[in-house]
Amino acid sequence: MATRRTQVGIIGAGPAGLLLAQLLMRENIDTVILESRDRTHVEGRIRAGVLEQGTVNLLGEAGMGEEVMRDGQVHGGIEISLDGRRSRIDLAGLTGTSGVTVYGQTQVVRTLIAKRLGAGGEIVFEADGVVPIDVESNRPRLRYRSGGVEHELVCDFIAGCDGFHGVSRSHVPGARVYERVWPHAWLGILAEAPPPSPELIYARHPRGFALYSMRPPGRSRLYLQCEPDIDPAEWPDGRIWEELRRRLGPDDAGMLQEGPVLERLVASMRSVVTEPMHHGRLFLAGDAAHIVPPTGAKGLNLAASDVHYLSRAIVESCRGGSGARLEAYSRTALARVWKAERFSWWMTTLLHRPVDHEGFEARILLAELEYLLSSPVAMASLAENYVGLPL
Ligand code: FAS
Ligand code: PHB
Repeated sequence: MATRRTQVGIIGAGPAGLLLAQLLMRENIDTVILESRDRTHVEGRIRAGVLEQGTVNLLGEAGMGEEVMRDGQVHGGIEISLDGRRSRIDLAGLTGTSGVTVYGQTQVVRTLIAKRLGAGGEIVFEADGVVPIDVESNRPRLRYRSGGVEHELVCDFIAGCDGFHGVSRSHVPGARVYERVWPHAWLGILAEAPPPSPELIYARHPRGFALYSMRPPGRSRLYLQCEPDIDPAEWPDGRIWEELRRRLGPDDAGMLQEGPVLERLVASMRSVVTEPMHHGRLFLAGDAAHIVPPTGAKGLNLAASDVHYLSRAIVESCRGGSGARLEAYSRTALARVWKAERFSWWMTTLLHRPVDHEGFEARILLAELEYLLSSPVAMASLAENYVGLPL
């Protein structure tokens, strides 16, 4: 067994693990990332696309501010289409911020990997069978196999950044898991075609929800609400484009330009929160601890806010501080997580076609949406949650 030491062992090279490693490395804290997949797979995932200002600031602290400034698109508003009638939510004007930045998660991951490796940081790709050991001691360890050799990494702290299907959450004994599985899914495509509008359109339509987003420069990221168990083979490109047109409504359907479909995915929707987010010297961050339906564009941003709190807590502790921030990490992170869970639940409930789409609740949701689009106060509440609550 090959044994060595580091200060912080990080499980997972997704946005949470990479961002944490980068922030700690800039504070001269030694880290090792153990990632189960290969680099090509990790860099090939197409996921989130909207960054809160707090996330942009953190990426700046992590040394990739120039890339986000250069390639990101600042959006001062979003549009909500109610049965084909579009209304703009003036995110910037209602919150006094610049709004949000459209910048793909794929670019975040690729850039952070390149910066880490370029600065001599270590990522062990294809690390098999990673398992945290003795997390209740002050020398927690990570065991894993790499290149057919058993390894042991002795750490001061372990960060579980291994996503919803990772190993970390199961090492928080007695954790309470709050969960809601939604009766919807999203069929998403990435298309070589300009988006129908320069800003995102969230469409509520009797046929179902649709989202018209983008990936600079000049590509569309488009989603349709669908049944959780759809067979993608029954959704050829032509059918997807036709449905996207219909959910924009007759006045706006002509705005949609078709193009080659480069990527498709079906994303199930669930809301999950694990409490607490730590045990001993194991700390969970990102999807390892919580999941949101993507409607509110919070998943990646919550990973970033966890890392904001965890990185500062680890730095304080490594500098001989009291450890108070580490003690408070779970409570501090969860306070923000639950507010984002609520917002994601509200946006999803409001905009998706409910199972009982002709009952009392369906009419209430329609009334709420009509109220939202007629009330500057209600729009301001949506805006401050969408751009991101304070860290
Ligand atoms: P991640 O899941 O990104 O990263 C975890 C990493 O850990 C992965 O690289 C994984 O390979 C690795 N890992 C897992 N188990 C391991 C083990 N045992 N040992 C070592 N490594 C292990 N969010 C949005 O805001 N907007 C969106 O549109 C959106 N779309 C999404 C679409 C899909 C299909 C999915 C699954 C998620 C989507 N999300 C979206 C949420 C997503 O962006 C997450 O919030 C974000 O990836 C969270 O980052 P991490 O916490 O780093 O987890
Ligand atoms: C995306 O561009 O992928 C995206 C944007 C906003 C969302 C979800 C996904 O709410």
